Amino acid sequence: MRSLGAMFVLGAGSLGCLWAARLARGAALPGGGPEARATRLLLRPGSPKASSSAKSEIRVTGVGDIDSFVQRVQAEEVSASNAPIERLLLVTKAQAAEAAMRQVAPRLQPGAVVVLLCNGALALQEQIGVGGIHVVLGLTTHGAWSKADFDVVHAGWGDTRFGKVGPIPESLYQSTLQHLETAGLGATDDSDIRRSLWLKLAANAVINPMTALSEKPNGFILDSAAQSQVQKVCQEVADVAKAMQDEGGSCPSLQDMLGFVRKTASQTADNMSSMLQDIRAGRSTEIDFINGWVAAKALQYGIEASENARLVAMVKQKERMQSSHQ
Ligand code: KPL
Repeated sequence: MRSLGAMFVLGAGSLGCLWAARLARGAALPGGGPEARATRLLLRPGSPKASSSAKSEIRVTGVGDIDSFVQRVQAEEVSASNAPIERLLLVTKAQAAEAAMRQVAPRLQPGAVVVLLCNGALALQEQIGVGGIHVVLGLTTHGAWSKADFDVVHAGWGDTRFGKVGPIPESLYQSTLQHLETAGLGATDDSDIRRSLWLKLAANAVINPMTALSEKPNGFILDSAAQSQVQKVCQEVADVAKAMQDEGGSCPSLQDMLGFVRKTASQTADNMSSMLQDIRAGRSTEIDFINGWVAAKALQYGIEASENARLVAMVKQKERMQSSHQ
């Protein structure tokens, strides 16, 4: 199997730091293969996190049984080097992904593997317009949040799965999964990743805006008063998934989506969704890549998606109010 060198992690938010720290730690373990499995954390140009492109220490604090550790990781600004990139794990916020890809594109080698592990991956896949690369889609349900730069709380243990969405040599795909597996965060090969991403999209379309608007933890969407809205949002996502079925993968039913949304909400009942965290911090949210994408696709296919469109408008209004108070 060909050795592809370092895994570059693009995005130094909570998930990016968690993956970079755990990949670097996995490589440092006996038998981890430090040379073949080096990890580099890429920071956007001008990022206040760019600490003179030196080695950064990432602190991970695990909640409950989850391990806590401090790991040194080589961090550099995207444009600080021309070193070629053959494997990239993209873990930015959805709204930052396109610009991040444009910055990194000159360093991507022909045939490089780009693994998209962002919320809204179905929407992003349509936007990431770099030719000559292989895209792998992923999803994770690990919960993480940042206390400060390079200081992450690993709040909930989850699962991570990846899947091919286009032609990619099998040995290249398998060696990428093997490398990702060394992080110990799961790396299941999902032969129907689009179906799994539709389920995750349904969970994000319900939980993220409803908790951001109510300012309640994820378990809120299990309340009986929330059920009619949960049903409407999911129905619209299921209708869009059905209309887009020809674009590949199988399509989960409304019942599958409702079941997945409720399971996710009960497993993460005490967590604050990423959208609520963004609203509280006065940051822009991923709403355009979740409910906004569902509403846009519905329009394109002539389907009703007024509840998703309404949630987009309400979250945007709240974003504006919050940022004017910061
Ligand atoms: O992915 C999430 C998020 O917050 O973005 C969920 C699944 C809702 C967990 O909080």
